Amino acid sequence: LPEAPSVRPGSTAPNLPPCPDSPPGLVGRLLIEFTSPMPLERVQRENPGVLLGGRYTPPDCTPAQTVAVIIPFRHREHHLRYWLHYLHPILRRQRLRYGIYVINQHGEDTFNRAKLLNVGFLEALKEDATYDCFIFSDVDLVPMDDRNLYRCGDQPRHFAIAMDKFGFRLPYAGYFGGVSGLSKAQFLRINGFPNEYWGWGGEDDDIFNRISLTGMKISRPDIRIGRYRMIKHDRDKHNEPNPQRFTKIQNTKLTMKRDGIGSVRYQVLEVSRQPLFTNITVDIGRPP
Ligand code: UDH
Repeated sequence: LPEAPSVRPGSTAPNLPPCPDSPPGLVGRLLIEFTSPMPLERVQRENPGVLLGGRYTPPDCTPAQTVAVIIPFRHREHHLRYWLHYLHPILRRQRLRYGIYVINQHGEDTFNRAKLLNVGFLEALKEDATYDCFIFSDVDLVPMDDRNLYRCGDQPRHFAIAMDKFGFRLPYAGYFGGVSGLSKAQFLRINGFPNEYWGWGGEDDDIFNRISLTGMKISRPDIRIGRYRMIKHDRDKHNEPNPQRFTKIQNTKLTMKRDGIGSVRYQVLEVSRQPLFTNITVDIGRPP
């Protein structure tokens, strides 16, 4: 008798064709609003194909990449519900194999977005070593067009290029904030993200510098497609603008060698697989 083919749990059945480069069934421009209430039970009901922990694999084709979506997080449950409501159907239509990781900063010390993203990279790979593309997304940003494909390419990608709050333009040419994507190899090449930006601002410019300094170029979608709505919010507590950010971004060339994915220290307090995402609560310490 021929041996039964072995299939990794959660992976695609063998013999499915590769997923197409341009997925059929995309709808283009989307209506995005944040006014109707969005209970998690509703979002769960709308997404029966999503597996525990927020994992999804297309049923009809074999994707080229496995995408980990990493969200830096603290006290934004209300935003997360809208994000999940809009993003799961979009990512499904894009025929991605993906998992959603919410990296929740424990405690009330100063927020550190980039360090949380480093933790997300390492912890997602611990869950599934096949992740080869990492999309880093703020919890309050929803794409207005599903042709903005959440995939990695031969250069680091900036997705959130036309946000409503900036008048649907880049605020400056080197802007790399909001939503970005790097392959595993690209991420390692820049030694990941900086761990030493506490509070708001600068970390995205440091990442931009790392990419430029290693000779890579940022790829962006068409300005008509890279549109985003941001959920309006007040400034969070314990994420005040970091006054050191202007001098720090002058020094990326020196700091990126010692500060990055190779030097990140943290302690995972809880990993919990929810129906629509995996929550990882982490102690990342506090500013020196
Ligand atoms: N984040 C949290 N919790 C926090 C702080 C930040 O989850 O307490 C995450 C979240 O994913 C957020 C991202 O980090 O989307 C970026 O932080 P941010 O939304 O504060 O940054 P942004 O530049 O806003 O979007 C700055 C403050 C705007 C105040 C506007 C007042 N009208």
